[in-house]
Amino acid sequence: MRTKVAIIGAGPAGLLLGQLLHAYGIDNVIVERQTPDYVLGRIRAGLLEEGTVALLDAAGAGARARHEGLVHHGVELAFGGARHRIDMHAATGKTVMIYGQTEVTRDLMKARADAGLATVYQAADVTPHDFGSVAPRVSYVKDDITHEIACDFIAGCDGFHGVSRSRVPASAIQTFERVYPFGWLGILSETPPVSHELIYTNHERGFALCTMRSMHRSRHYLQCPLDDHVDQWPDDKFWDELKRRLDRKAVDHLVTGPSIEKSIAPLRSFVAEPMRFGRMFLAGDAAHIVPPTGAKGLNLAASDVHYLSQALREFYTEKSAAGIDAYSAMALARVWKAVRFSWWMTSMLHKFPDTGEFGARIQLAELDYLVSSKAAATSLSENYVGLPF
Ligand code: RFL
Ligand code: PHB
Repeated sequence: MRTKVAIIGAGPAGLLLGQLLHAYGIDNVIVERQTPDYVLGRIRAGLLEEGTVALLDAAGAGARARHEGLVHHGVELAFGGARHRIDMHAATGKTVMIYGQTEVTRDLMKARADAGLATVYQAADVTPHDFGSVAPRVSYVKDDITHEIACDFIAGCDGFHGVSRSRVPASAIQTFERVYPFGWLGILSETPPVSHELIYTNHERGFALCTMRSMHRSRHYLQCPLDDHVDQWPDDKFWDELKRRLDRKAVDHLVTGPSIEKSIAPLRSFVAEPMRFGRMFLAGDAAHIVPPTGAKGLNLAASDVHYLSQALREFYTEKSAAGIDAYSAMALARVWKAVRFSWWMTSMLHKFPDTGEFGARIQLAELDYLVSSKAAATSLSENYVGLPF
């Protein structure tokens, strides 16, 4: 098989890239290790920046998000038992949208199927080859037969544990990492949200977040020890602990119910530099990870894909390599700002085992400053709604 761009991974990054390239007339093939249902079964991001929704439109997959997504103008911060609203729209003129990653992926998969584009699911041993040359290839095994895709470029959109980054020689890549000493326990339930906007809570027992997927489906998170297992968290225990961390008004409005999904995610900041290795590019979680506190992971995957799709369009339609040469630096400049924001939100809102009472007081001072200073609230808002790209 031969194509212009071989894309490894059918998560949001790979699927969005495939659609944008298709819109520019650049043919592409996606190879994915899992089944479509497995990809759709992962409950992850819930919050989209305006720029991400605009990219879904450009990919021909934005209609349902525009119709069903919940547009939020503000966000709430709770600390010291009280809740404070940050009006992001007043500060920036922008909003964010609640629309789950599962639905983003479903819409992109459908647009791809409707366009009749090739996607190989359940591909084993996917391997990028010869990306240092002008004739790279991707091999994979399907139904015990080895296949090969000859291409001009490889896009490694295969997530943090993917194969693309791991095939880069150690001497060609530099990584930066911070692992946080706690995780997020998340549950999804068929219950109405506590409030019409998100509530991020700093509490002496640990962080809590009330978010949602729709007006009848809630997503809640609790900071938990890294070595906890979901079996240690029956639903009743989860709701009891959440009630202990939320403010009075939130507890009064909390509707509990059986969980329909429960998982624990570790928190990590990670960046790989550069994001281009000859004719292979990394995009999304394959190149960087942020803790979910700033809701930036999926949105960063989208902005990487925007830069990469523009670069490839330039390469094919204008016969210019300027875009692909600039891709890594452009993407990384935005990545590092989101890494900083996510690290800062995480540092301000979680209970850290090693910083003691001093650290807790500093957090409260920072939160108090945020909700009483227009400049500070504007800075948070600008980052939360997403820096321009
Ligand atoms: P993905 O989604 O991991 O997709 C990668 C795909 O590649 C496939 N793959 C392979 N395919 C072939 N061969 C191999 N060797 C392969 N190895 C892997 C995988 O099966 C998969 O299908 O990466 P992508 O596309 O870069 O997308 C990134 C996002 O998924 C991620 O950044 C977000 O989910 C992060 N995130 C959030 N981001 C936001 O923008 N807003 C949020 O509100 C938000 N909340 C979250 C989050 C992540 C969370 N967790 C669980 C880490 C909340 C949580 C709890
Ligand atoms: C979510 O809805 O899952 C979500 C929202 C905001 C975050 C993290 C996760 O910061």
